[in-house]
Amino acid sequence: MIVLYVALAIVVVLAVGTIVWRRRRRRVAPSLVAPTRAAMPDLLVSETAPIPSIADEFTLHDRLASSRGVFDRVRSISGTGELSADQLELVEEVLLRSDVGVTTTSTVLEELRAKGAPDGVVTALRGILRDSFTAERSTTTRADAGRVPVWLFVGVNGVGKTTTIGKLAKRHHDEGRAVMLAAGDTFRAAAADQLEQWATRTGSDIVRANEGADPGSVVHDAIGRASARGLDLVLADTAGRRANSTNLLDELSKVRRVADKAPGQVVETLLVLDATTGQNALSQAREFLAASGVTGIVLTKLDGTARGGIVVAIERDLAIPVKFVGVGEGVDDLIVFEPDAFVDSLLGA
Ligand SMILES: Nc1nc2c(ncn2[C@@H]2O[C@H](COP(=O)(O)OP(=O)(O)OP(=O)(O)O)[C@@H](O)[C@H]2O)c(=O)[nH]1
Ligand SMILES: [Mg+2]
Repeated sequence: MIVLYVALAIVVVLAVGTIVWRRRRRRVAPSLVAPTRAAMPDLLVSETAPIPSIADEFTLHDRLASSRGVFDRVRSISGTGELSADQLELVEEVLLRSDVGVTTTSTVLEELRAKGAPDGVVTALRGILRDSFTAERSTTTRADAGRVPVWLFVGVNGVGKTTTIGKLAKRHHDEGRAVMLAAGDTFRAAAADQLEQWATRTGSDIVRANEGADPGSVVHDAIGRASARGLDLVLADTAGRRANSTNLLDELSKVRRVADKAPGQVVETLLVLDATTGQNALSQAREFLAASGVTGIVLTKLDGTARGGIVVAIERDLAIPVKFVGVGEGVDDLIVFEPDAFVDSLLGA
């Protein structure tokens, strides 16, 4: 009997032991199996914003279609000789609508009244507008011996500074220059990302820093590296906003001073203005002109506005040459400003 009990106890102990051992094994087992993972995405980094495609061939006529449309009514005036009061009024209305501005419009009307229109109103107006562009508008990529030429871009936020730098980087690259981009807009991280996309796209070098870094240091660093590598030109981006406009202008002056110290030399300071803002662009310009040695204006977004006459107002009122105009978002949508071609696009047949 005792033997039977002992045998039974042994069986029970063995059975319980087996169950416990199996449970433990089950609990440990999962770590031996490779964890299942989510499938890896094909693209680890996606672009934050699409890069505009290279534009198809375009004509200035097409791109300035809205501004050109405003002048349709002038084109419809027939006859030669002295202008009637109605005709002068119509010309005045059209000039104001295209944002030539009050002062410039009255000067143009005075000239029209005085000269008349021996070959028709369109020809007379075309002549007066063409003659109003007298500034020297060449740009330079030359600096003193041993210095690196720097083009500095300034302007309020959203006007098109970074896009213009991208377009110009492509242009310089195509002309055989090795370009360095300086991401001097450290106000927000996305600004440097945007410039980096343009650097990749245009085969340019870039120096960038973290958000909040000192813009002067970034530009200084970019110039140092450009000099060490023997590059031909630095295009320096700047922020379009700060807590207030005084801070912004102070910061730009600082960046300018740094960029103009050897081995750098600022050879162009380009104020970027958005044509769609019309006369507002003029008041912005006055603030910037007072603070920084602007050598030329880039007028962007002329493709999207009927206010093309602002070009005339800018040159007459500010006496600063418009050097480039933006006529679209694509990398090739920037043209060297040529007054005759511009006026002909507005007023030509
Ligand atoms: N239609 C048109 N759009 C333009 C032109 N130039 C720039 N843009 C657009 O304007 C917007 C603002 O351009 P950005 O280059 O980012 O302007 P930004 O001055 O650098 O702006 P911040 O960095 O905020 O100071 C973008 O959507 C550009 O694609 C142009 O000539 N025509
Ligand atoms: Mg920008």
